[in-house]
Amino acid sequence: MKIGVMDSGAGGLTILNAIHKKQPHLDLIYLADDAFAPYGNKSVAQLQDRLIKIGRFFEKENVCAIVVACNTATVTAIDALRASTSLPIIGVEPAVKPAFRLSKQRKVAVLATPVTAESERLNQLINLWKADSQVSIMSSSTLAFDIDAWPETEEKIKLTIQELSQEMLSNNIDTLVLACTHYPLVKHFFKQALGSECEIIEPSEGVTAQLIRRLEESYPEKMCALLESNSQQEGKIELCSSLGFKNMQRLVSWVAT
Ligand code: DGN
Repeated sequence: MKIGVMDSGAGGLTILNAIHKKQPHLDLIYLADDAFAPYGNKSVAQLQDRLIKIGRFFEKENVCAIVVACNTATVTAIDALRASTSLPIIGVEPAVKPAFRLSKQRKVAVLATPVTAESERLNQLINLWKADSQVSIMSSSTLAFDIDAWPETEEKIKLTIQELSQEMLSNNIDTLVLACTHYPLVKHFFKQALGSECEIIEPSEGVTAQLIRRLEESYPEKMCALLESNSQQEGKIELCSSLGFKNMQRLVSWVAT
């Protein structure tokens, strides 16, 4: 069984790694749409059009399901993708519900790309779960792009994280939601800047669990066969980039780390 996983760049590899860890027999094909990155400052119409094209690419690759491993694409364009294909589509949404449950001080920050930060969906989720908590919605227009350009941009990444963290600390937050799949790749810098007391929440395990549930619903026989097979053979991981593999070395280094 082959699953398509996409993001604008390297961020969705955090989700791909979690899927592979949990269900190593699945074949995975990853598309880094770096020719169109960053997604965080594109219009909704552009993102919808792009995601539909990516859906067609995955259909040609005969995938069983598509994981939109990108918060920005999920909050803006997942409905358009769902309307264009009959494949199961799993998205990634800002994990605000567990954050509000975990926060002892009831002070939470959500860090995302500008598009996600301003989205109606994020605001709906916050209003649904925040109760009496205070929430700081913060965004960076450069961080995801700089993470794609790592390691050359490491100092810039650290500086951006320090600045964002200072603002979070001055708001006394004790829980941070990483609402862009790129950010867990630099979670250690957030930990350093915010201190070990601060909880940092990212969505890879939740998305993986949701994918497996959807596969069991949509392909019960295939999933049974997959789980029952004692085969030691691991699924294939194929990496594609819309920039024609220009950045593949860097992307490859993120896989299974
Ligand atoms: N990884 C994408 C997300 O989760 O929103 C980043 C989008 C971008 O290209 N900035």
